Amino acid sequence: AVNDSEVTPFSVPSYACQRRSTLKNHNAVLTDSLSLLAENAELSDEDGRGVAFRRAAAVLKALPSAVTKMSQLKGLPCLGEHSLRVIKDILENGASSEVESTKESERFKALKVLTGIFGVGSKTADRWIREGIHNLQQLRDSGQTLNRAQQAGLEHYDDIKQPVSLAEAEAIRGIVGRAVASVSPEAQIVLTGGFRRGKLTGHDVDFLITHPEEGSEVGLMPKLVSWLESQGLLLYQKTTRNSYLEGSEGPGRPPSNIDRFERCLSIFKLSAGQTGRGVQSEETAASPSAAERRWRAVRVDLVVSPISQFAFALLGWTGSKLFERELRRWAGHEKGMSLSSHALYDNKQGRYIRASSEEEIFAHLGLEFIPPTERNA
Ligand code: DCP
Ligand code: MG
Repeated sequence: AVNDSEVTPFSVPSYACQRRSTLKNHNAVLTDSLSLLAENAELSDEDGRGVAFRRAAAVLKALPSAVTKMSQLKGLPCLGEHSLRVIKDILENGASSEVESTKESERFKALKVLTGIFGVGSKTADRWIREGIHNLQQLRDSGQTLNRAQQAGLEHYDDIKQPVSLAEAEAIRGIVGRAVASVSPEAQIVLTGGFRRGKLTGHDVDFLITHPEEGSEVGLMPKLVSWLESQGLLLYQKTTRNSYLEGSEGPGRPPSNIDRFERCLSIFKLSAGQTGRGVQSEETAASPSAAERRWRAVRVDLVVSPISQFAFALLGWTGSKLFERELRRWAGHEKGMSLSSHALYDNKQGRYIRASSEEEIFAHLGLEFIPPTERNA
């Protein structure tokens, strides 16, 4: 028998942006449990705890094989007392009592259902729960005032909670690509988010659009949205204006991480014929109304970026969310720089650093280049 002192501990660098995280995960039981606790913390507005669990899960995802003994975790970064307790519980008892009780709690279930409505965040869900609303029927019966996004979210709830397939994402890329070509022939479009990282499903489809000539991207979004609307392709859309101006935050102040792109949050009406496979998800087909209507609702995010910011936007919108967070933490803590989806700012030198590719940004940050498929932290 191998005793503990003979078990080789794993070794992992401490920032997720220093690691290659593919979709392969040898510790899914552990990481699913930690992710659930992260989700519960985030839904309870405890972001600090949420990030701690996300970081711990990401370290386990990066390991080359399954963890079987606590001693293998010695010296690994980001594994706090709480995460270690959960891991120990699972290794010893097959499950974590905290995870099981969280999963079964009425509050967690209600938060999941309510925040599953497009346009509903944790604060709104929490308020509704305190008013006794725990599910969609109670919400419909309550007479609560819903904004336009929430109305659309409630109406298309079943479709939106169905994962989007790669085939559907590609069909939408084709549609948006034709729309972009017809309003601005030179403009370029890229699929970002999880699909760019090689995922086969997603909760939405994310696109980044730019124009090779700086300034020619101005006005593109309204034209694109009008075109899509004229074709009856949008069930809902809300466009937010671009108010980003380099250095606009005042002298010596680093730019904030808040995204101020021209961004369109939308719900697409995707026809069965457009995917070539029909509206194929089983749950959708099981619902008669869905089977009869021959289309499904899909969440689509569109972002327009000037070419000068394109590399930063591409890096910032490819994710994963933890990978992005860790890149910004690395930039700030290790390099004295501020990274956003618009720019990289050197705090000590008080100047912006240009880049025209993701590779250049990693190089400026002193990091080895990690391709999109290895950013699944
Ligand atoms: N993003 C971000 N901050 C936000 C929203 C998004 O940094 N407030 C970035 C990181 C995400 C990417 O944009 O990875 C796309 O956002 P999604 O929420 O769509 O995330 P994914 O595409 O990674 O996940 P999914 O496959 O579930 O759509
Ligand atoms: Mg996405």
